[in-house]
Amino acid sequence: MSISAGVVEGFYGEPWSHQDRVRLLTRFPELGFDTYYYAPKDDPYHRERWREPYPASPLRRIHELARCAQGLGGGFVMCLAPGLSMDYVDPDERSLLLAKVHQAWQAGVRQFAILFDDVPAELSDGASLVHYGPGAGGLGLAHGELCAWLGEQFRLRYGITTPLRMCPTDYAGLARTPYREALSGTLPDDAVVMWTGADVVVGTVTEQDVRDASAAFGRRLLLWDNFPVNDFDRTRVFLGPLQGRPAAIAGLPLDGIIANPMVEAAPSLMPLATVGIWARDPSRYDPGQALTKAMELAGPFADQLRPLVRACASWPPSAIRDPELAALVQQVRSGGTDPRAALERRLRELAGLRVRLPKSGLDVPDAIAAGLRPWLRAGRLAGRLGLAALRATHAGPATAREVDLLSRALARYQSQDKDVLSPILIPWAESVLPH
Ligand code: GDL
Repeated sequence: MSISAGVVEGFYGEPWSHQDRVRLLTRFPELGFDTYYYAPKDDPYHRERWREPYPASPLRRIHELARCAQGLGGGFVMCLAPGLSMDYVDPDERSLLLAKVHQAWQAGVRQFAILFDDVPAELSDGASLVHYGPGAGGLGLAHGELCAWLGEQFRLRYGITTPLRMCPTDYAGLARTPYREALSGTLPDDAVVMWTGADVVVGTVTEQDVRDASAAFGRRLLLWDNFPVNDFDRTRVFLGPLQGRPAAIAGLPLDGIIANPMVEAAPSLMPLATVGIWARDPSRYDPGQALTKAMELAGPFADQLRPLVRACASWPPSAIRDPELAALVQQVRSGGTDPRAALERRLRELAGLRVRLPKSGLDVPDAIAAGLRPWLRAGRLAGRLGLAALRATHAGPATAREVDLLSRALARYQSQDKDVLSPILIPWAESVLPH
């Protein structure tokens, strides 16, 4: 049994370029996605300046994206995000929101969603506060009612009858809350609620999580999966496969998954591909196999990138990095000699990371490798750092020359700002260096 899969460009930071988006959309069928959600937090017209119409050139690009998605049999969903500043009951504010919808409709957009994530947790002064009341309950009522009104407008003006998709302010967690209780009082019964799991970024989503959260909202859910997003830590890339998602989706109140990618567009394609593979048949999903398949996107660079992918594959962000390498380091640090050869091999692979790119290549493999350039360098320096630490780790204190080489390798690694295995290699190096 399969489930609908999409991508939500919903991160903070530099939005993807038009070319990045087209590159993704044109591969939707091959990647197993059906819907793209336009929601870049740092597109000013999406959130901050939601009242203002799009200027001509971004509007033209939105038109092209909608046409491209529709041409491939997929959907382009324009997400509205007025929650930072809207006075929900003010008729002028509602007219402005409708004008924004109409502009997108005229540009060919046929699907909409409304997002209230990361906005103030209660209503501030204004008519809405008087109308709905204070606290999270007032906010929930306001959001549900706006959705009900908007859904009605979509039906009357454009004949859109599909259930409205919305992201609540209280989008993570499993429990009933005052916001959710209030929201479910006013939100249309058939609305679909976006939800990120037991937390904002999660290692696992269980079947019970889905049932509990759906009960808390009283609605069906769309899993907004904050994988492989890296906006909260721009020193890292997450290149591994999706893991820890439910295997048995039959009968779950879940309408689909939408993955929020990394700021680095092309490198995101590999982990995103694993989301598509999961969605095609969650019961047969194997993360290792999915990653092997996903790496085919890197074409001729796949072999060269593999050591970096391995070093940056763990998920969630708090998980131990590269558990196999971490264990080898641990054994060597506690005096083991057996694992030295295996560890040296792994570190040499990293130290040897090098990808030669054609001068002007914009196809997917080139774009993936180019997007990873800073991490390739970090990986190379991490490998050299590890090798220097390995040489200096033996019975008795390190020699002056070993100390010198290790401190230089550490300084070089730390002179760049990306993180490839830092929590494993830096403490190791520091423990070997004299204090
Ligand atoms: C969030 C934001 C999202 C951001 C992500 C990771 C949702 C619904 N909203 O809370 O925009 O990219 O965390 O930082 O997840």
